[in-house]
Amino acid sequence: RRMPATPGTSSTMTDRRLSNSTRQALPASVAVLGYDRNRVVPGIVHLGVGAFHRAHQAAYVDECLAAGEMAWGIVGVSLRSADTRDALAPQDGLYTLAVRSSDSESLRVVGSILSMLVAPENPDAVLAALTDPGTAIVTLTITEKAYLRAAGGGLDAAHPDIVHDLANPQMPRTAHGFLAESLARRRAAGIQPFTVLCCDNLPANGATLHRLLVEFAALRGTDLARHIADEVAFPSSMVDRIVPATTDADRSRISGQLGVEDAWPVMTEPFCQWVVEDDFPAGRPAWERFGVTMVGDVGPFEDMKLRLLNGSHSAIAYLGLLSGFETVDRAFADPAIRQFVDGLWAEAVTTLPKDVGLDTADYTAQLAKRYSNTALAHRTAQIANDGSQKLPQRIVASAMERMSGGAPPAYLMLVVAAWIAACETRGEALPENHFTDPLDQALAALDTRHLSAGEAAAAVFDLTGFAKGGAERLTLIDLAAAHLERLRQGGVAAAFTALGIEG
Ligand code: CS2
Repeated sequence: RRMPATPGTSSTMTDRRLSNSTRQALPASVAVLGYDRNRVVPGIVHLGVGAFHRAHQAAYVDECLAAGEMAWGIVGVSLRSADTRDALAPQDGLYTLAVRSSDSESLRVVGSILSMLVAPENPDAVLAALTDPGTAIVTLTITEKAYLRAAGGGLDAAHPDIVHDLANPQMPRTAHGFLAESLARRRAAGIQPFTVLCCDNLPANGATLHRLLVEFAALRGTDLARHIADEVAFPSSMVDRIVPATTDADRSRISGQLGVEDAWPVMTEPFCQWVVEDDFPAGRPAWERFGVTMVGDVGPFEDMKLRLLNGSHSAIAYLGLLSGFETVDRAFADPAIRQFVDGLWAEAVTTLPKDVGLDTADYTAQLAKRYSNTALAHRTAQIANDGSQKLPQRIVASAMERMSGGAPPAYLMLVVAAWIAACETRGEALPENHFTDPLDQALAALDTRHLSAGEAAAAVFDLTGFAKGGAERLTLIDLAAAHLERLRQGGVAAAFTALGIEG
């Protein structure tokens, strides 16, 4: 029976938590896929059990389990904080996935996460799960910055966590350390390697992680590096679903609808896509039966998604923040920003491969609808995080390709300038930590030097490694500097006017 979501019921509600036992008695409007969770066996270890994983891979696996493929339960690992485990452990790993469109919301309780580990509390348990012969796949959503790439793309071997993990292989902190050590243990014990399935928004994400891990392993010894290079599969994948951070209002609304408390439901949109390279020597679920597209080469899909979706997302985030818009749908409803995004897409589309069947017109039309979803309230500040890690593959790569084809990337470079300007605005028009970046210390130090737009753009390109070694670098810096100067002088309106966009 549904309980009314009135404040008076909240204390009774918190006595009762979403769990295996209360799962049976949820209102009929809440979907629960029918399978016996006691019969599910773990087969996947997932690193980075954030909201994105719970709205995406875990939902696909939930369908596999419901279809009777019971060997693919998920052991969730948090590499940093205990908060997800603390919320989900009292709920037997269950949580609600709320699929929201502008005029409706549907709820489903997902059961594919069987247990959760917090790496800093118990690295041994994580290594044991990874080394378990039943673990056939390790999936990752650890965000761009956790790959610890140096400016220029190689492994940041001087990063303190990498230094730590090389000195303490039995007590790793990084994904690199956990993967390398568990692959070494499996090899020593004669257990087949697991397949590593990267699900982060990096270009050629599988190959990129493979390269970084081989670099890391080489610092431990050539033997392990060779084993990982030759015998471990790293299929690439393109993942797509917009997942805004859960708010307290979401928590209480969902708990009200369930009639029991869910401490951490996940909000998402109806759209969901997963394109995966089919290279799983240790086996995989029959994902193609549940909407996953299995392909030989995911590259074109990845580039389309990174450059059209994520690129425009970052544009909307920084231009939106500079214009005072708190959410994507509000920023995108602004006619000038909308016109800018169309121009950005037009530039980026020319950098995508022509002959592989990508329907970019349909894709951008769909994006426009997704961005207009008013129920998501996807915060511009959320997307603005970690720009130094995101812009290389979202914006700078297409700008370089466009320039080498002889066309100026004017719209693309405004995104870089808007990022720099938004960083400069923190502590003034925007709160100090309105969004964060691993390079914040160095960025703040630049800020105190009161550099000209040209100097600031050049310093930021140096710091981030944007276009490092590229013939286009100096021209890109000039373009970004000119935009930055206009943003500093006359705000977004001035920068738009120079592109011929009128508000
Ligand atoms: C967003 C992505 O936060 C961000 O940087 O651009 O998380 C985006 O919502 C997803 O990649 C969509 O699939």
